[in-house]
Amino acid sequence: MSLSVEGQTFIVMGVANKRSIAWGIARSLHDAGAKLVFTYAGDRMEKSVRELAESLEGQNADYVFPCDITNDEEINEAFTTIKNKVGQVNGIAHCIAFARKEELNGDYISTTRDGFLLAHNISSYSLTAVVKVAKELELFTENASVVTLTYLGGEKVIENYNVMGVAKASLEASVKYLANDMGKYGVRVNSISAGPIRTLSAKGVSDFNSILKEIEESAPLRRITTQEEVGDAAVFLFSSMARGITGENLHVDSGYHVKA
Ligand code: N5H
Repeated sequence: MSLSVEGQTFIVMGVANKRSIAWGIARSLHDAGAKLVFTYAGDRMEKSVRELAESLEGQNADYVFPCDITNDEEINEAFTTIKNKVGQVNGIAHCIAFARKEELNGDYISTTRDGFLLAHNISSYSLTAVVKVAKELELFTENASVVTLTYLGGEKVIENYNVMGVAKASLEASVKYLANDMGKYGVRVNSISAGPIRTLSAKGVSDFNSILKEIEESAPLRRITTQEEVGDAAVFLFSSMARGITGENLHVDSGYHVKA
């Protein structure tokens, strides 16, 4: 058994720019010798994802496909194309979330029905949709695995996280149910709960600096989580070293989750 994912193929969903955690996962997988396939949502993201894919030595920069995860047909199309062009995959990194900016501050109770459903559709159901389509198309190799991203706000109340916290709780529960469904096919499903990282997602969070400062001062490791740390943990979860791990939520957060 080894940590190696050399020669294996992974789909990375949700790269927006070079700060994305998805990009940290992509780089760690690439450094470990994996072949990557990227999916993006919306034309706005295409250029940036293509440029990033091109920057990886030896990576086929054509393996970049549109996939709007709110549309089952589009997931089907993207995964069918991937299976035809690239073959089966050893894993999928699902790094996708969205909530309306207006619903990420103030009291959770002001969440609208629309905003609630939107956040849950994109941030939680999309994982189930992706695993479902991949299974139906027999896209997974034996011993494949899926990694999604979550945040401590799914376990505890964290100010302003609001509807995203409720969506992450749903995502984390989905990881457990999907792990149970997929285990019989040899497929593992896990999440990484990353500490706060300055990504496009975090843009516009008004007190982000003070959130980071609190981590630096009080997390056991006294430092901010990096994209590289999350990427390396993802490689571990994808590798056969983690073959006994499924339905798990691995905190990569400098240990902050142990604090009261
Ligand atoms: C407690 C906090 C700070 C407050 C909450 C932040 C929640 C962020 C997550 C969501 C996914 C961000 C989001 O949807 C922003 C959009 O409303 C606006 N942005 C966009 O549309 C950009 C252009 C696109 C690319 O973004 C997305 N998501 O598609 C949490 C922080 C301490 C940690 C954190 C930032 C967690 C997290 O889940 O990302």
